[in-house]
Order: sequence, then C-alpha cells, then structure tokens
Amino acid sequence: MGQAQNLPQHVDAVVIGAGIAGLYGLYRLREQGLNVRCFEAGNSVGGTWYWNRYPGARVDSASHVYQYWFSESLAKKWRWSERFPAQAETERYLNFVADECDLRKDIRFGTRIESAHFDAATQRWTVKTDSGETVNTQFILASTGGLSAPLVPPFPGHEKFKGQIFHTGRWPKDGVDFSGKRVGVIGTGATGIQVIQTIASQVEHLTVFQRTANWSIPMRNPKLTDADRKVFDDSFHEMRQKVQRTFAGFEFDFQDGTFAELPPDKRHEAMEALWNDGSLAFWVGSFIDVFFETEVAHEFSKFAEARIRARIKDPKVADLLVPRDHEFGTRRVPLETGYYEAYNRDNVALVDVKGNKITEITETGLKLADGTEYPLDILIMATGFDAGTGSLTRIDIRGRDGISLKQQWGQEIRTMMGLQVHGYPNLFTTMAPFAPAAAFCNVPTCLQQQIDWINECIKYVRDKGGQTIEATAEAEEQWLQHHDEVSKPTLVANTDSWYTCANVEGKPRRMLSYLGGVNAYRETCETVKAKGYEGFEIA
Ligand code: NA7
Repeated sequence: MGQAQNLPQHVDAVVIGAGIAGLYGLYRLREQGLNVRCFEAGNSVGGTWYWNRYPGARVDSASHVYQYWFSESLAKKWRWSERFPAQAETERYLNFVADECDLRKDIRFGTRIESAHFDAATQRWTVKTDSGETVNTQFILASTGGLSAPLVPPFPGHEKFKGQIFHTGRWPKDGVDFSGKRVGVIGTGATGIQVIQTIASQVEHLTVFQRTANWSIPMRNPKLTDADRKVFDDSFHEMRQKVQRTFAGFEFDFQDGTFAELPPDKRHEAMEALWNDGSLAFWVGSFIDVFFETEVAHEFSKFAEARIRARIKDPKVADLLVPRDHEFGTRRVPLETGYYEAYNRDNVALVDVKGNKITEITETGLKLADGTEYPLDILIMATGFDAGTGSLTRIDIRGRDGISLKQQWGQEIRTMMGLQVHGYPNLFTTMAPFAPAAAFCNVPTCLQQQIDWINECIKYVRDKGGQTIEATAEAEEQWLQHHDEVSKPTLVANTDSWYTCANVEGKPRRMLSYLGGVNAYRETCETVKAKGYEGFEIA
C-alpha cells in the first residue's frame, strides 16, 4: 500500500486523520490546488472503521446514505451488500475510495500529530509528528473524529490482570479468539450492545457488567438486491439533496405534526410502523415532541419496554435491561440484533454495577464493592470515548499567544459552529462540539457538508489574498448562546450521557451536538458564507 514518502517542510494544508472527513478534505483541498499532507495514526484509512473492528461493529445508518456524494460514478462503482453494513465492509469502502481517488500518496500512515503551534509572526502553524518530523503549514484541517479518543475507567489493578484487556475502540487487527474463554464486558452503550449480541455464542461464559441500561431498536437488515441498488442508483441526485435537508441527515425526517396531537388509537399504529422499519426512524425520524415532552417520550418508552420484555425469559433480568432512569430517546439509541435473546442463554450473566460498583481489577478478574469477584480470562472495555473534544485535546494545540486548547476546553468548551475556535486562526475542525454530531446526524452527511464549507472558505481566503481566517469572539459567543437556547428545552440535554459530557469526570458540561437540525445548521453555514464569512475575520 502506497503512502506519502517525502515530507515537504512547507505545505498549504495539513489534514489530521484519514477517516471519512479527512479523506474527503484531502480530496477537496488537493483539487483546489493546495499542497496538502494528511497524517493518520492508523496504518491505513478508515478512522472509526479502522480502529473499531470489534466483533459486531456495524453502521446504524443505511448504506445508501452512509457514503460520499461527490462522484456519482464512484458511488455506482461500489455495491453495498446489506442495508446496515458491518465494519469490514465499511472499511473496504473507504479503502476503495482512497484507491480510486489516489489519496494514499499524500497520506503518512502510522504517524500521530503530537503538537500544532501557531506562530503569530509568520501567521503559520508548526506541526510536529510523533516520529519527530516538523511541517510548517498555513491551514490545518483537524478531522480527528468525534468518537475516537477511547475512555478506560481508572480501575485500580489494571496492570495486575493476568488475562487480556481490550478496549473496543482499539481492537486488534488479528481478532480475538473467545473459544473456551470467560469473558467480561463493561459497558452497554451502542458498542457494548453490538459486542454482547455477537460474542455471546462464541465464548464459554459471558458476564455483562451494566451500569445503565439503554433503549435500543431492533435492526432490520436485509441483504440488498440488484433491484434495491438500482433504486439507489436512480435516486442518487435526489438523495444527495435530501439528506442535507432532513433533521438528522438521514433519508427519513420527522413525521408531520406532533405525537401529542394524534388521536390515541393512531398513536400505537404510528409507533408500530416506525418500529417495524428497523432503523433509527423510530427515534430521529419519529415525532419532534419525543425530544421535548417527557409524557411523549414516556409513551415511546412504554412501547419499547413491552417489546423488550417479550424477548427476555427471566423477568428479573428484564427488570435490569429496561431503562429506569431515562426515557426513550434521551441518550443515543442504538440498533440491535438478538441483543435481548443473548441474556436467555445459559452462558450469559448480567450483573448490575450501578449501586454495587466495580472497584478493582484483580489478577484473575473483576471485583465489586460488596467484595464479589468474577473470574475472567478476557475483559472487554466497551466504555466509550471522550467525545467531541478528546481527539483534539490529546494534541498539544496552541493558538495565538500560546493559548492551549486543552487548557481552555478544560475550563469551558467553546467553538464557532464546530468549525473553528476563536484564538486558533486557520485551524478548522470537523465533528467538533456544537455542530450536529453522531446520530443527531448521519455522520457522512454532516462531515461532507462541513468539508465543503471549509474547502470553499479556504478558497475564498486565498482568492482574497488573505493569510488567515479566524472566528471572532463575538460570533463564537452568539453561536454558543444560540446552541444553548436550542438545547435547553430538550430532554437529551438534560440527561447524563456522552452527549452532555457526563461520561468524563471533570469535563465541563454542555450538550455536544447541535440540536437545531442538520438542515438548519447547513442553512446557517450557507448564510455565513453568503455574507462573506460573517463572524470570521480575514487578515
Ligand atoms: P458509551 O455510549 O459512552 O457507553 C459506554 C458504556 O460504558 C456505558 O454503558 C457506561 O455506563 C459504561 N461505563 C463507563 N465507565 C464505566 C464504569 N466505570 N463502570 C461501569 N460501566 C461503565 O460508548 P459506546 O462506545 O457504546 O458508544 C459511543 C458512541 O460511539 C455511540 O453512541 C455511537 O454513536 C458510536 P453509563 O451509561 O455511563 O452508566
């Protein structure tokens, strides 16, 4: 596999990350004539789909909207096999795009960016890699991923464990052999659910350590036929437009009207139809008031609860698997396949660690507060990510006057529409806080919209003969106020989850994803552009 060999010391743009956004950013910036270098910590392209190769990893967006839209011929050359493809297929797709567009020659793999410092005298950035190389660049596109800095709870005893510990976000390429093994999984978020339902039949014994139960929707995942693919091919242009104009960047949008105004006999029918679609339509394609009204969310909870209970043999286990502390849709709702049935197996045990916390990893397993020990050979941490900020704060980023992004965000997380941060000229970000993010956006939709905007913005600056562009403090403040106003009345923003930064101790709280909708966000971006990048200062 080819990759960038020579590292010029002076470039126009550095792209950090070769995931969905980084690849597209590299493609676009190169197309407009910039000298670009992309750096990727992994040994190949894929980002999320490179690192998260854990058993069961799969996309929760339909394949015909989880794709690039810049080339119809490219899209038609790729044939998805399923409605919701597994990690391996998605990774293959991103490799296919990298090859078709000859992107690898400008990517340095196996190289992590350690620091990026802005020099006010030259108005340029100095970027350093973990292999000691230095590159000087005018622009940085940090496409480092919204969910790519893994979180491992600081349980004492980690180093004592004689078995193997894996975080799902750093899964070994060669896979893990579970046969004859006693396996423990910590975490029952979107990732934990996919792992558990997949490995339950492969392990000798599985113990699931659950702190919070999550709502989930049964996935309907048919194999795609040539006829399906022809429909997608024929609707390429229509769908490219559509996904940019829905609330969450999917092929579906909210239903007309509110749930509350539906007559009671129509409510069940409406929920049933959405549920049977087997997609996130039951959530971000349902009714807008599910996100605002506890009573409405509660009706959705009751509907889902009945369906969960019907699938679990032991009512005590069902009691644990039905969320008690939050209503449906107030945290990320994953899709599942046979998740609840996994708990009907004799070799699977569910342990509630909400009250009786995990206190220690021992030589032979896990210990809880009441002293109970669970012997394990393999421990899987499906414990999530430092979302939105973690992938940026682990790089030593210093803007004007040496200000550190890590320090700044340690006090308060601020961005201008998730595209820039005041104080960091020419540094652009994708999937950063306060833009639409995971599952409140079908991620490729938002990433491509952001990259297109950034690409045109850079072109504008260069055409004007500008050296730098930087979000003003006032515009950033206005955006934050707007973001807070939009989030405040929602149930999501008032529930603990990674969306609200509650999963990282000490992290300043703020709803990470912009909840005004993908369509509204795109329109605001368009307006900013039409007004000559209003809210940004070009110098
Ligand atoms: P999540 O959704 O953040 O889930 C992490 C899980 O790990 C969650 O169930 C946590 O429980 C659990 N956790 C974390 N720390 C602990 C400790 N100390 N003890 C017990 N349990 C713990 O991460 P995912 O990887 O599943 O998903 C992240 C996103 O990636 C997902 O939404 C997709 O969009 C892709 P908690 O809920 O905090 O009680």
